[in-house]
Order: sequence, then structure tokens, then C-alpha cells
Amino acid sequence: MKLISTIRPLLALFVIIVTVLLLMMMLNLTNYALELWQHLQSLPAVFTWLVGVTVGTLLITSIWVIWRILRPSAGTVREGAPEPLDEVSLRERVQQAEVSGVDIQEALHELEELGRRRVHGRIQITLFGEISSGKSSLIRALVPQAEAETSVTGGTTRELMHYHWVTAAGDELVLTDVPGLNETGGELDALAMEEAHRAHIVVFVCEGDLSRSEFNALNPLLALEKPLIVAINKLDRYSTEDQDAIRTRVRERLEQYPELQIVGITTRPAQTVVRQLPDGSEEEVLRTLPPLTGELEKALQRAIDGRQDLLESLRDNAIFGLVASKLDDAEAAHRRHTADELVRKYTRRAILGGLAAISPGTDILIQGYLGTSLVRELCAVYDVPARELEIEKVLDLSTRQIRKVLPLILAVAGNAFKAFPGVGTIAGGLMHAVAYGLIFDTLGTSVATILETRGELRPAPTSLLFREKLGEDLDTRIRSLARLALESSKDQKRQ
Ligand SMILES: Nc1nc2c(ncn2[C@@H]2O[C@H](COP(=O)(O)OP(=O)(O)OP(=O)(O)O)[C@@H](O)[C@H]2O)c(=O)[nH]1
Ligand SMILES: [Mg+2]
Repeated sequence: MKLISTIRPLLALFVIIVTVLLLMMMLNLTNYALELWQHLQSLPAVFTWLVGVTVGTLLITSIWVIWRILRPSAGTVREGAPEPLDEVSLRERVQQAEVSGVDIQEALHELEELGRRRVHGRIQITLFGEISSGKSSLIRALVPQAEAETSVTGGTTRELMHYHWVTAAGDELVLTDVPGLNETGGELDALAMEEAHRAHIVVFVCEGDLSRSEFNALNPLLALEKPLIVAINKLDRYSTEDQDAIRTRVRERLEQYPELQIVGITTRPAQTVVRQLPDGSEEEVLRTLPPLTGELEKALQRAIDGRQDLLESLRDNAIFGLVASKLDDAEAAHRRHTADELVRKYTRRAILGGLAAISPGTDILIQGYLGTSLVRELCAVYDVPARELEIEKVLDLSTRQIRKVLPLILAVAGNAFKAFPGVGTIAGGLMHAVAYGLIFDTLGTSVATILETRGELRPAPTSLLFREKLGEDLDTRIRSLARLALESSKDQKRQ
């Protein structure tokens, strides 16, 4: 508020100066224009025309140039294949990660799978959709000899199943059946999504209009930028008018994606017929009719007959993205593991330090060599610059938090030792050792969490998290630290 009140007069002064300058400029310009007009009057008419035409042309050209610059770029057609991600640098990254001890198995497996798929060279089509939308039935309709299971209960397909399909045009394709979306609470969605990355073409099977979750599931698929076909299934359940209405509705909802192909299919149409029995009575029988998948087959053929190199590079790019994200995950897990080890190492050291203290004071500080090097080492693990000033602030703020809870920690520690038979009277050093251990464990995990989530060392949030974590699960943590302190104390005595 103070700042605003001092700025106000300056702002007013600025407005006055700008107004005066603008006024002067306007008067000057008017004067200049009038002078020019008078000059032109004294010249032959052809000169006046010439100046008029030149000024007009200049104005129109500059307006046209400005419009070209500011015109929204939407609608520009993507020309040619997209720049493929750099496979060489991706493989280099995998190698470097392996040297640093990161588990590269999943990323490597993905690249090997890409190699295998490149060798057999078949177009891969992944079916995607909610449970029971009819994905397995579609496979059965397209490849009648395939043994795809179908069920009324939903959640039949729980793993990836590949089917070899030779189309009427003679193209060799691989159809992949994936688990339905939201199957067992979405547990298998990632499996389905990964397979969509590996495909050349994705067919999104839905029944009727798109539900909200289907609509949301389409977004990450569209982001893959590969040919996507939305197949509206089970159309046999609707009258012709309703079928048209459903198609129109789906088309309207997806109109911002003109590259999407929308088709209607019935993969396992059923019809109830009334049958006359010999005794004159009647019974209702469910009759399965031949599937209708022509529209989808045509759409697939269109996608296949397009540019093969484009299909390949889109598939490759999606897989490279998948490899990169698997590497990111593996690197994050590796960092977390290294950070955990570090925290354990420093907790042990802190316990030993506590045991070695000759007369433990009532004031526990975490400044000093041990605290500083724990934070510094954690920063190195997360590739974050470790500034001395920030480290000091983290330690200082956290120490302030300790003072409030230290009596409680010492009391719980004293109590915990009672659970160990034959420990006898507890020396203050042992209790302090446990408190030190708890503090270093909490500090380490808090710093690691902040570094991981924020990508930088932030003293205030770190100390807040430290306070929150310090009281968490106190009994259990102190009991295991007490055991560690006792073992360390015994080791010390033995030496
Ligand atoms: N009326 C009608 N029912 C169909 C059609 N296609 C499939 N169904 C029925 O829908 C149910 C589910 O079919 P599935 O092919 O197992 O569906 P899915 O998508 O593979 O299911 P999950 O593997 O569980 O994700 C079965 O009862 C099929 O008989 C169709 O075109 N019309
Ligand atoms: Mg299925």
C-alpha cells in the first residue's frame, strides 16, 4: 500500500508529460500536412495525383503486411513428415543413465520392441475404448478365425493380444486388443495408452454418443498426432433416425479435429425373434446377425494408403516420447533411492555423533558440518545448485521448529527404551542420539521432497514440511531409531 501511495504522484506526472508530448506531436504533424498541401496546390495537378497514389499504395501495403504478421496461424496445413525425435541422442541418454546406475530396462525394452516391429514391418492398429464397447467383438468381426474372448460382464481383456489380419486389399496388419478403459478402477489404462504409442493407427471404439470419460480419454490420443478413427459401435440398437442423430452429435463434439475419421459399425448385432414351437406356443430367441464393419475398413484403408513414411515417423516419434518418459521415471526413482540411502547414512552418523557427545546440552542444533553436507549432497543428487546462504537458512529455520517439539521427542525416546529388556537406566546421550537421528531423518526426507517437487532448495517450504513430518508416526520411527542407537552404542563399547 505504501509503495502505491509514493508511485501515484509519479504516475500523474508521467501522464501529464505524455499528454504534452502527444499534443506537440499532433500540432507539428498538422502544421506539416498543411504546408505540404499548400506546396502541392502551387504545383501542377499531376504532381498532386502522384503523391496521393504513392501515399495510398504505401498505406495499403503496410496494412497488408501487418495483417499477414498478425493473422492467426491456425488452419495451416502440416506439410510433410514431422521432424523425428533424435533416436541417436535418445540411445546415448539410455547409455549415460545406465552408467549412472539408473534401471534402464523398461526404456531399453521399448527400443528393442520398436526394432522388432520395424523388422516385421506390419502396420499396427490398436483398438482403444471403454470396457464392453466391443473391441474384442470387432477383432472377431474382422478376423473371424481369431479367438478373441467377449463377455457381457465387461473387463474380459486384461492383457495385450495381437491378431494378424490380412485385409481384402492384401495388406498385412496387426490388430491389438487392449484392456478397456476404467477396467479395475483404471489400473490397466496405462497399459492401453502405452500400446497406443506403439501403434501406427488407433481405433477408438465407443457405443453411441461419447461419454465424458471417453471424451477425456481422446485428448491424450489426439496428442499422439497419429491417424485416429472413432468407431461408433452397436448401432443395431438404434433406429435409422437415432443412428443419424448419434453420428451428427459425435461429429459436432469432435468438429475441432477435422483430421479425425468418424465411422459407424456393428460388431455383434443381435436381434430378438419370436419362434413358434411345435406345441403352438411361442418363445423369444436372440439371433446374432453378421457384423457390419465396412465403413471402418474403408477408413483404415484410407489411412494405410496414405503416406507410409509419415505413418512410420509418427509411430516412431510416439515411441521415442514413451522411451523418454520411461527414462524420466527411472531417473526419478534412482534419485529417490540415492536420496534415501544418503538420509539413512546421515541418520546413522547423527546417532553416532549424539552418542559421542560428552555432556549433551538441552539445545539441539543442526547447524554445522553434518547438516550442511547432508543438504549439499542431496542438492547434488537432484542437480540443484547448493547456495551456502540457502543451506544455512534451511538449517536455521528447521532448528527453530525443533525447539518446540524436542521435549516430546526426548520423552517418547525415553519411553521407547523401556521396551528393550536389560537396557537399565538410560543415559541422556542415548536419548539425544535418537533425537538427532530423528531430526536428520526428517530433515533429509523434507529436503529431498522439496528438491524433487520444486526443483530448487526453498528454505521456508522445507522448514514447514520438516515441522509437519517431525511429528508423523513418532512412536514407530523412534522405536526403530532407538534400536539403531542401542546397536551403535554396543558397537562403540566393543571397540
Ligand atoms: N447389440 C450389440 N452388442 C454388441 C455389439 N458388439 C459387441 N456387443 C456386446 O457387447 C458386449 C461386450 O463386448 P466385448 O467385445 O467383450 O467388449 P470389449 O470392449 O472387448 O470389452 P473389454 O474387453 O471388457 O474391455 C458383449 O456382450 C457383446 O455381445 C454390437 O454391435 N451390437
Ligand atoms: Mg475385450
